[in-house]
Amino acid sequence: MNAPELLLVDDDPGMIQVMAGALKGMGRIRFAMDGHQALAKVHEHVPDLVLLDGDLPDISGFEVCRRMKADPALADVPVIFVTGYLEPADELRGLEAGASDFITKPISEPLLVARVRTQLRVKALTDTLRAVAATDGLTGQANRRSFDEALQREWARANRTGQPLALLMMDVDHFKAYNDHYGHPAGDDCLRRVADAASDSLRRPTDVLARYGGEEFVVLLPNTDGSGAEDVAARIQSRLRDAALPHATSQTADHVTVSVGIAVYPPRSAGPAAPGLAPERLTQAADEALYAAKQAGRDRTWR
Ligand code: GH3
Ligand code: MG
Ligand code: MG
Ligand code: MG
Repeated sequence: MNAPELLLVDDDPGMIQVMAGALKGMGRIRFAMDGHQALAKVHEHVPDLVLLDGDLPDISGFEVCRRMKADPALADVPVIFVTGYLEPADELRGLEAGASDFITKPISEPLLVARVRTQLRVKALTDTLRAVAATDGLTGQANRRSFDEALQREWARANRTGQPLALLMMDVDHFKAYNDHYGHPAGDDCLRRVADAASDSLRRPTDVLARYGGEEFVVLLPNTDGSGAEDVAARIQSRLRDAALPHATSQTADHVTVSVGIAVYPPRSAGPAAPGLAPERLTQAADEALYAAKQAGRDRTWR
């Protein structure tokens, strides 16, 4: 695991120095001296913990905390208030703004270290939980749940930007026969190899490969039209041909092959904006194309 990153926010340079000294060795330390600088830094690079002064020269720490918690990309980052506010009402205000903990100045260094350690442990667990919830255990690729999220997100983006969004749906040919012949563990291994072949065929960091179910995978390709998606499908099929994973009981070839269906949003018939269409329609269209690829003889792409 990478060293955690701590952002210290205080308009008093002496205070930053004291905290940085106390927390040395617990992670990489950055600092900000007002509220806007703090918000700029958390957006530029998401930290693992923020130590936040309540009283800042521009916007208050409470406001910084509220804005962070309202942003899904930052909501998991624990915030500890380190402030001169002493009243229970102030502590309540901090907690209501979304803070995880509240320390009053002057600080006790061992107490600061202990509380930081606790929040970093919580953050590491949250990160693990998020990653596990988004990942398919067998192949290590994204799972159905993160694909559904990516589809909603990219669909909205395509509507905003007018850029096409392509979806490729892929299914292993005669995979039941593969399991029957080689056994289920070998089948699992085969699925990992197919996932690797697909993953190695993607060229943009924004492309999303996910295991959709059993022996079915999807690839979501933002800013990609039908011919771009066909290129990706051709690369996957060519890698599988090169890998030549033996499949003695396939009725299509002597190695493992896949069939691929492609759908693009907006569809050719609909013009640039196609309001009224739902993202599920894209999945359905790709599934129909996949079915056509199977009907046409498998080991091929249909669009
Ligand atoms: P087609 O060419 O029409 O796709 O035929 P097929 O045999 O691949 O299709 P079918 O849907 O009948 O079979 C899919 C098989 O995939 C059946 C199921 O046992 C297997 N399968 C699904 N998930 C897993 C898995 O996680 N591991 C293994 N080893 N097999 C799986
Ligand atoms: Mg201050
Ligand atoms: Mg299937
Ligand atoms: Mg199949």
